[in-house]
Amino acid sequence: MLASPLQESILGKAVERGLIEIRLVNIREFASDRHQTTDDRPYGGGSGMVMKAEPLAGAIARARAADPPTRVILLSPQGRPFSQRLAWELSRERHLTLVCGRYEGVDERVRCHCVDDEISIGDYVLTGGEIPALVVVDAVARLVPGVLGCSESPAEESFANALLEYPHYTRPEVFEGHPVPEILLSGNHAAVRRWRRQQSLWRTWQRRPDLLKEADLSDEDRELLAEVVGGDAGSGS
Ligand code: 4GX
Repeated sequence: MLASPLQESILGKAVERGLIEIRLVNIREFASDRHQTTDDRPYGGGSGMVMKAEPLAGAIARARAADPPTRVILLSPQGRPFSQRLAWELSRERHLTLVCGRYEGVDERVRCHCVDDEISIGDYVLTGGEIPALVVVDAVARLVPGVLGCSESPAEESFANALLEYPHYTRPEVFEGHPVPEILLSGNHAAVRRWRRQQSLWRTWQRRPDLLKEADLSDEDRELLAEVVGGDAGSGS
């Protein structure tokens, strides 16, 4: 579930080039019984299984010893919402340890005493923490210097000014009867910049007014938005 996606594409290349290092730990190695049991029935009864404390704690202790200092993060729907801001924060850590739970969750004592942080990738329920961990690895790795080419640098997308992207087009000029906006063919770079900014503002206003409230818009931004939405530009409603 983890090894194969981590070998692909930009992430795989970053690993090959030694820009990031990713190690997988199988918690079964830290189980003490013959069947390598990592889950058990919940105290107090009820359905579902709970991940046992000892194997998880053992695996986390190994990670802390191998890579000091490391920030140990549990992926779970109860965690802090993951965001670009948090991705930037994590990209500045020397080491991260991402703990993937299954079943109904992990023994509460692991959460309280072995983990530094708890992160959720969104308000939906998955079958395990592996895909959330991949999401975090992907979002953080692309912020590590050198992982992206310099032409696709993440520097501008910091978050203070987080608007949605403007629409992108490439050849052909007409696709199934739909032409590319004329302004993009005009060669007028100032006008293209203005149009793109306006599209970003408009899209964000239409689709994510919550983001627009956080963005610090310039006077020119407000004018650009007012041109397409009328008088209430920047009100976020
Ligand atoms: N964003 N899941 C974790 C099991 C679990 C539950 C509680 C630890 C504590 C999820 C998400 C997510 C499903 C991963 C339940 N482990 N994780 N798993 N959304 O839905 O991060």
